[in-house]
Amino acid sequence: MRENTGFTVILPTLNEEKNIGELIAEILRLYPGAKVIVADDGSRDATVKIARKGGARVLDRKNAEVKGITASVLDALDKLDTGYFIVMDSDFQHPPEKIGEILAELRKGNDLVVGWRERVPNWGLHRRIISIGAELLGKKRLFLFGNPVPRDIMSGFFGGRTEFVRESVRKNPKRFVGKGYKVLFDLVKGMKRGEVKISGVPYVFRLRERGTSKISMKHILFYLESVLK
Ligand SMILES: Nc1nc2c(ncn2[C@@H]2O[C@H](COP(=O)(O)OP(=O)(O)O)[C@@H](O)[C@H]2O)c(=O)[nH]1
Ligand SMILES: [Mg+2]
Repeated sequence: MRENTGFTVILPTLNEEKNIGELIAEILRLYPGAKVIVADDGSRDATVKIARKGGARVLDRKNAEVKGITASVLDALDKLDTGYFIVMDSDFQHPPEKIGEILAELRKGNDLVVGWRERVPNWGLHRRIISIGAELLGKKRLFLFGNPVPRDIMSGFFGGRTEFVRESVRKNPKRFVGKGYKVLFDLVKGMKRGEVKISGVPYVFRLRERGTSKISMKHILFYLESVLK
């Protein structure tokens, strides 16, 4: 049987009514054959309605036991039916034009393709220090445990070969912090260096123009929990 080379874009959402409609339209304009799953954690705005109208399949997770970006992405991964998938934010901080490059890398035979941020916005000193510290800590952990160490372990923009990633999740259920937001990091913790084909695609991390960030200090604690898991 020919491998299914179709792909699904997974979009975790929480109150993204200002972005989601336009983002889905842009994805479908650039990649008419794409499937889109919106994994929504109980938005109180019109996100779900707009997503459905735009042609996405919506996982309405308002009653989910564990809410969070990681839990949402795993839920979508479990339910999609394409050979490949791409995870990205729903606020245009990840450029949809780069989906094609990630996909091309997957189709070359890579199991995981990480979108790495070649430039980040002009964050304040505070956020920069936290970000650099968190990255060093996470990379050290991956290295010591024999995991692959991709260039940008904190990226929320990546793609995978569905079968491979599902299997990796199945074998390592305890590595995940569902409430957390670094799902890529959790995934990589379940992989062995040398046994996974990983490549990367650079992208410019844009500033959020509409809607607000939901990330708070508590997510740093979820990340630290994840480093120890
Ligand atoms: N399903 C789900 N999505 C979330 C949650 N928190 C944030 N998101 C979405 O995840 C993406 C990244 O979140 P954002 O708040 O922009 O984080 P930031 O880019 O680090 O500031 C966006 O698409 C959000 O709508 C959550 O708890 N559940
Ligand atoms: Mg964002």
